[in-house]
Amino acid sequence: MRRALVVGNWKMNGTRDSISELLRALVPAVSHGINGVDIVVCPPSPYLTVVADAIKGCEIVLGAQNAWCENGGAYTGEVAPGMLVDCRARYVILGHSERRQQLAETDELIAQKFVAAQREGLIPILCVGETLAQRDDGHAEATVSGQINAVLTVAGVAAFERAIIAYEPVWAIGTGCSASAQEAQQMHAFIRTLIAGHDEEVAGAVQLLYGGSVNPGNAAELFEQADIDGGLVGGASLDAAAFIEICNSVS
Ligand code: G2H
Repeated sequence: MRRALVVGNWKMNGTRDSISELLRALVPAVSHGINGVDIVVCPPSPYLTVVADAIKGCEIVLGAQNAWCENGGAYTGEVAPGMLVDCRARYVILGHSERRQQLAETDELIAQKFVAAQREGLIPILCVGETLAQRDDGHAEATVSGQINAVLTVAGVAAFERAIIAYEPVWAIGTGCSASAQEAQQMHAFIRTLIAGHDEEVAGAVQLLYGGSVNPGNAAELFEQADIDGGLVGGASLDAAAFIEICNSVS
């Protein structure tokens, strides 16, 4: 039985004040958990310890939005996975399409980051997903399998015993236009089958999240799909009431 997981990706938003206000609403509502749903929040790196202090003793777990593929050295501006652990993060988002597109992160770099993150004890949340052009050209599954295979090649299937995969169709991110529950389920089933081709037990256990304009209105239908174990939530995670409602949507 896979546990449900909802991850808030705050992206590059917030100030100390706005984050404190968000957590003042979130922490009391979630302090004893919600229906057995695991809840993770991923603030921008400068606020990791602020958030770690604020969620101490409650059921929310800390995640980060990115990490570098080495654990230290002359990499100006980068953040080492060990630093994230030091800031009490347990998860790290890797391969988000915003980084793939805006910073030209390749499948190969993301695979190296995945390995480095796990080496330091972090649980990677590997983001995959196709653009609209790739979907329209009939290449959605080939794109997603290429992104996952790059990690499988370097890390091996057993690495997915300690990792999450988030399917985020690029055309649904921040657009307000989510994939339909059926479209999302279809790709999640494809991903699970892809992993099963390497190891059925790992495939049955790996948590698969959907991301892309998840909101309180569409979360329940998405989360009740057989292969969708929760969500990676961007915009709606900045609103405490909406995020709590999304967490409560897990059946
Ligand atoms: C996809 C998602 C969170 P949003 O990027 O990773 O953001 O929910 O705003 O589409």
